[in-house]
Amino acid sequence: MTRLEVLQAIERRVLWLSAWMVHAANARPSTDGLKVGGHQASSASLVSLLTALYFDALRPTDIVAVKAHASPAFYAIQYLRGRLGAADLKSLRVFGGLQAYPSRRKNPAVVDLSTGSMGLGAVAATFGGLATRYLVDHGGVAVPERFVVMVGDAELDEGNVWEMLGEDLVRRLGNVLWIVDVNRQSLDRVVPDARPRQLADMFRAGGWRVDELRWGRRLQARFARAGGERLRARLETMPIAEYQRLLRLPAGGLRKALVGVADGGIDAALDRLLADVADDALPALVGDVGGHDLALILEAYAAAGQERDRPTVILAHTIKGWGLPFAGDPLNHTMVTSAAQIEAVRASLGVRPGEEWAEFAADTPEARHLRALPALFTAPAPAPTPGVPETVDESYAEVLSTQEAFGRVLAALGRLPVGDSIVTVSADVAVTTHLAGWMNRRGIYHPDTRIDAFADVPQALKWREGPRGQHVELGIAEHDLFLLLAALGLTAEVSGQPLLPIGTLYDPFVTRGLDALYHALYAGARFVVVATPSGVSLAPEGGAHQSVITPGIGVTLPDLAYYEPAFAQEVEWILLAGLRAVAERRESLYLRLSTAPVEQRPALPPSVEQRAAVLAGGYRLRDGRRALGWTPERAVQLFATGVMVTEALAAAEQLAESGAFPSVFVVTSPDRLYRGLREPRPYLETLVTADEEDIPLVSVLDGHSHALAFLGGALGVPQLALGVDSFGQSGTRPDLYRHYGIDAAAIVRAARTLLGEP
Ligand SMILES: Cc1ncc(C[n+]2csc(CCOP(=O)(O)OP(=O)(O)O)c2C)c(N)n1
Ligand SMILES: [Mg+2]
Repeated sequence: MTRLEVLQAIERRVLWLSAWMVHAANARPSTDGLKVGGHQASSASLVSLLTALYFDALRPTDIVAVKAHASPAFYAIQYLRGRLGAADLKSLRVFGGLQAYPSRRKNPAVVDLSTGSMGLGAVAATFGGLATRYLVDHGGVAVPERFVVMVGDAELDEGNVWEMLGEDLVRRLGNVLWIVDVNRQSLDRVVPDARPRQLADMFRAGGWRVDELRWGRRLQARFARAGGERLRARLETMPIAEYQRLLRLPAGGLRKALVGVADGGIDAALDRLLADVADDALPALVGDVGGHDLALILEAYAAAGQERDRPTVILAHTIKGWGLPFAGDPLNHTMVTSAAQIEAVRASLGVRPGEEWAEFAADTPEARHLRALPALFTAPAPAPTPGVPETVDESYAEVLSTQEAFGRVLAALGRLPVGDSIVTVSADVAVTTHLAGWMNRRGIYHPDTRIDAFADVPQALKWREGPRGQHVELGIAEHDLFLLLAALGLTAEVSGQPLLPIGTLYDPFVTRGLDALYHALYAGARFVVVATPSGVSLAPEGGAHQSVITPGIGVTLPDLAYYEPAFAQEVEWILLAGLRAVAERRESLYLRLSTAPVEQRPALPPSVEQRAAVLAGGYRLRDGRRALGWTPERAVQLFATGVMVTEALAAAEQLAESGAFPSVFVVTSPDRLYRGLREPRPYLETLVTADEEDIPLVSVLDGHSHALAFLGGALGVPQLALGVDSFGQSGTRPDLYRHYGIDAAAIVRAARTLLGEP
């Protein structure tokens, strides 16, 4: 057997196993009445490209993000390569088994990078290429050396892919290879006629090397014959839907449809060109697309392997459902073979009953080929975690916003050794999120040292770009921001070289990148997001820039600790703890900050206990019980987050003057308090004492009231939850606090209502 024949035999086996695996999963007795599903057609269209990759082209230093809906074919390959057993294949979509879509956290033994939500995994993987470049430029090693990204053609409809293609740093990534499965079908439809052309144009515009595998060698040979260009023109000018229809026609009908012309006659020249092709050979000829021609695929992979200076994309035309009874059927995305259909597949692939799960016997050419292959990528053991200091020895002004405090802490970190591990990222808001001090010290990352055009002009910020820089400045694209954090936040696991990534953006635009943030966390990346400014407190900026719903997002996103500190010292403690959690791979941090100046004097003096309380989620700042004549009947608890602490303190003064006994609690993390409710002794309960059990509470934050609305229920007391429950607008801070009912007066009113006063 030639090498190509061996690969073809393996390809058939991969096709069979992927179809059979899904078939078997759907044949399992159902206990819940749900269909299992499994994407046989999407797997089949990628079988040839995957086979050529995993059984020939892939190097041990390559890492792969697989097209999510081809996971069965990918699992079949991992099985043939000895990394999964038959029992694993049988566990497809079973609880605890192989996931529907490749998940590096759930199936770490085989999956390099998670995919599933269209476009996100692919771009995160691409930024992995940038992360490697960054590591190398900072004294690390090029592991992995190359990122191979496989995607569906309709997947490229997702705008976040285009955002990535527009990113200047990407066009230089010679360590990135994309393989697009151009089967011209999405879930519902045949893709628009202009799409394949647009795809090529879009990558070219992004500076990529574009390689197209449109037709296979058999068709190309036909095209090369005298008059053969007519066949090419016919195939390439017909609407995509018409071509897809040809794939579905029975042998006899196909010739007629191909050579027929509008007036009912035939194209005689074309007919002559195909005269020596038998009816039953015609479907295979017409369906001879480049993405199933292993020899062409191998050539394309080899050429891509030579490219050093720019990314490559291979646009490979394929057939969705290739080799299966529903090949090319426009509705085949969700189809699963019937019993009769799988028998037809079995017959066509020559699989004997009882040998459905069989591997290649040891003495076969296929088995010998497998044994001779280089190993697949395995991530190196992670280097020691960067040490995060206990303190940065920074002092803070008497009036300071939490955003300014962040800038100071980060600049201070830039003077310490831990700063070497920190990399910051911003989507064009580095200066307005207070990164300037850090950037001046550590510089801006660019693979080349670049001339600072403003070097001789006095500037508050030095735009010093070079390979040692530690701030990555992206264009305005929040998906790119989070997906780059996803890549930088996974270098410990993927490259064995941990980083401490910090991304900054305006809080309202967290929702713009939310899917990407979700993906980054889902994929297991660890990073810090500093979202500032937030809330209506950036008053004159108006509603388009004021965030309302983000606190709820902070509470609900898994693996992400959400904090919103009130005082400067708290920012330092929380950021250091967050970086430590990243270093120890525990969780990511979402720090929601404000530009509102805050009087620091009311802050409690720093102490070990105070620091622990801030990190645990909150503390009592003002104790109503200290007042003479305290009685629970006239007591009220004010729970405030971030900038609202100032309002709560003012409200407490007014309430105290009128004979009430308010305590003020600072909630540094609604998230921590909420999560803590499942503990045997919730931290929230430790904040109040036994004699305060029935005291009602008012909560207030600069964001939707819902994020603190659980407090009353958790403590079993009446609550009025104040917050910003509609969209923001321009004004002064007092205007807006008054309008949205979160100022001291509103807190006083709410407290009086709870105390039963008019
Ligand atoms: C963000 C997102 N939106 C929608 C879907 C549902 N979906 C799954 S596959 C698919 C079509 C994918 O088409 P394509 O990328 O061409 O893949 P293939 O044809 O290879 O199956 C859609 C819309 C999804 N997985 N992710
Ligand atoms: Mg497709």
